[in-house]
Amino acid sequence: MSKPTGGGANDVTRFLSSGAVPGSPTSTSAFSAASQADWAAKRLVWVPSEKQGFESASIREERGDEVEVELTDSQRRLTLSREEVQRMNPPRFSKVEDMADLTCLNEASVLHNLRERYYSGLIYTYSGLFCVVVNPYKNLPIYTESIVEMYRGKKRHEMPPHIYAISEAAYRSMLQDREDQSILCTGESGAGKTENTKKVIQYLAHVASSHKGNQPSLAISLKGELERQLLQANPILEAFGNAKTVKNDNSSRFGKFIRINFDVAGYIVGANIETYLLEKSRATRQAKDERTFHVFYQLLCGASEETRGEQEANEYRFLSGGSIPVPGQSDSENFTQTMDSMAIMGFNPEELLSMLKVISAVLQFGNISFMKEKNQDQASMPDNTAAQKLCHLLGINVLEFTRAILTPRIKVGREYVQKAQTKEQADFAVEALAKATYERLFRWLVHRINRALDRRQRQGASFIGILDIAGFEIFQLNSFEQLCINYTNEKLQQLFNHTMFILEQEEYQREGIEWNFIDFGLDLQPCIDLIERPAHPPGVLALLDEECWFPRATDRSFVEKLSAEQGSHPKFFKSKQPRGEADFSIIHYAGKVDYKADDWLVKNMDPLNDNVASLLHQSSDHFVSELWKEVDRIVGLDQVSSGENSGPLPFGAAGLKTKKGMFRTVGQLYKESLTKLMATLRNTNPNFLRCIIPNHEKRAGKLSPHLVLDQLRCNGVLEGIRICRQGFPNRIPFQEFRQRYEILTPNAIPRTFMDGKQASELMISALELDHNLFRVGQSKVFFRAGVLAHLEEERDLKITDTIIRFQSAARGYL
Ligand code: AD9
Ligand code: MG
Repeated sequence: MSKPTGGGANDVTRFLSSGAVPGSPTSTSAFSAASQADWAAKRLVWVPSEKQGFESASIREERGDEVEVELTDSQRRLTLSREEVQRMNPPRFSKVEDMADLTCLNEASVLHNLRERYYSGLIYTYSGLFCVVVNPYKNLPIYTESIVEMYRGKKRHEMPPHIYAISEAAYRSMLQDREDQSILCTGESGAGKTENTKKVIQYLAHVASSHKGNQPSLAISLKGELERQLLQANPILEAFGNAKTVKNDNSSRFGKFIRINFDVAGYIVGANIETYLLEKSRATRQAKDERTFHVFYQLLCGASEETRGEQEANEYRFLSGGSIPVPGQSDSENFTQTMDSMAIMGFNPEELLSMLKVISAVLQFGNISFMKEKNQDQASMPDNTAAQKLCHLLGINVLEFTRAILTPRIKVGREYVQKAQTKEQADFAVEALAKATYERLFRWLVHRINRALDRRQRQGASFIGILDIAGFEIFQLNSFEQLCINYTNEKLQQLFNHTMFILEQEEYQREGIEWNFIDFGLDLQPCIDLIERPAHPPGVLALLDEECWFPRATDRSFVEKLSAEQGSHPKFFKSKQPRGEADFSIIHYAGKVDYKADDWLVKNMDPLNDNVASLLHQSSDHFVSELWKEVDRIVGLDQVSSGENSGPLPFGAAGLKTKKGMFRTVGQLYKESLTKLMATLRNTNPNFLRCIIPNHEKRAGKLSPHLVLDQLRCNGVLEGIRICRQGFPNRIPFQEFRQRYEILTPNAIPRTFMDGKQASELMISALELDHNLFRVGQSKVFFRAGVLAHLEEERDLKITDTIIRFQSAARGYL
């Protein structure tokens, strides 16, 4: 939704770099000799602070496990345990572009570095394999085409951190190594995943377009049709799949993987989009202050009365908030843009009209109301105005529709009987139909976009895939949707850990260093098993499936079965809290998550009135019948018995076995698509982008420290650092090591020429460092975290000492 503003390259470079040559920690910092001396003299550290996350203090006294510190701001003295005190990095590491270079690798330093950079408008920072981006909540002039040109053809370390640098690195290594690439954006809602995804596509469409003018500024206007269509895919998907939530005015309510295919010469030849878990329930219900998908309001505000009908937003029950405006957005202008985007994508006018009719139909479903017949349980429909409108829009017969809703044919044993429905059952059926209609429309839309973008006649040689999917979610109580998203993140984190393991291992091997690196990906396997294991014992998803097919099963019986099967699993906790609170908890890598199992059976089965589904399948409207052509995967009403709990649910056994073979539950389908995604990602070179939301007020220039720390914990950045610390994270080329620290070992190296490795080895032995603290490789010295800070301290003392001696010697001459 945000548009890049213009701006010349000169005035924008301050938003990209902290001012010095990028690449090395020494050069990135704009520190002064005075601050360096101050750091060494005061023995500065970070101590926990409620307001700021951590605040600066200096060590006054160390007594065993306790440390007495003096806070820098207030001069207040505190006694803390040693673990609470985190070492501060020497000032030369200030605003460092890659936090893996920090010598004191701890939470406080990571937060401090991100904060310092953020307040200087530097929103991108590397952390080893990760790139971290903090949402600026304002348009920075860093996404212009001249900036794209600046990043083009440059190596990662040659330019300041940026999503363009990641895109460029992915693009170059795809071309050079012929290896498929992926860019994985995760983060909580509002953190900037979708904005960054769009920037990757913008970058690639620019640098990899086969239709270009000579002047870079003309590139956009001269883009080929395919690139123009690719750029339109997002606005279309956003109209149908995004909505205003309390967290984000343009929140994606689905996950997506966009795969851009390139030919051997590096030109874009096609693209394909895969989507995950559309939050279809939003089509019928929204929380307070939230909206349904944008396209509904666009239709109501932007379309002609003839197209949209004469009803207003507040006359639809499924738009619970009526017409809620989005600040800075015009639904009617956006309607025109969506229609324009679809036209560029090649949608024809009939398709557009058909889609709009289906959207209207979703709204009409909500206006059908049922009454309870007097003295009976049975539902009736006294006024069929809405049903008539609906059936007209969907090309089905209103009498058949009404019958299918109120008295559907249901299989009992071997016979079909007509069974009157209660008001609750009829309401449930209508809502489920509305959601399914919208979901099918969305699926059709994605399919249609893919048809436009997937040019199979020009086979791609390799691809770059961009994943935009919600990060870890830990609410107070979490449901089935959170389980799916957390399960996904568990797998993605495993991929990250494993990638890091492989790369580190390779670096150590290249440098001839002996070190048994631990594959921390294995740490995540128990939790993944707990969720996805099919049997011996079955995991959460398999047990949920099993329970869905079980006679008279309920959400409660599922929880009991799960506790019985997995009660002793180290990552599983049966809740001891009274009912009403969590049912069970899972220890994910990001923390303990409390799950509540209400409605999991329904969510997993997603039952639908198959009588109506058949009517829709046979609709006189070709578009509608096309949407409903797959009806065999539907769990019909015959699988829903009125069990011991009345109402449309829970599930029963009647007739289940017959359909079990072909029906797949929501959990199964999700697991399958995740398995496919992971297989794709495993065959790519992954690039990880962690998006961070700085505050929950959508405000520019405000960073809430605890909110950021929580996200760093959840998104694996801190975990990555913990893993880093197991090895030798700080690496210095021999020459730089000698230049900076020879002052500490004045007589160790002979004046004659000596090669870098030998000189470094001599210096190290003169420094009398414990062997466990370092390794000497083929081109660099590797250090454990913190060792460099110690060398810096020594170096400062030496320099100060030299200066004092020089000054007193000088005085002697006066
Ligand atoms: V959600 O899980 O889909 O709810 P996202 O996708 O992580 O979420 P999104 O990209 O939509 O968040 O960003 C939220 C809002 O933050 C955008 O609408 C912009 O107003 C703002 N934003 C995010 N990133 C940037 C940026 N790099 N520059 C300017 C930004 N504004
Ligand atoms: Mg998004």
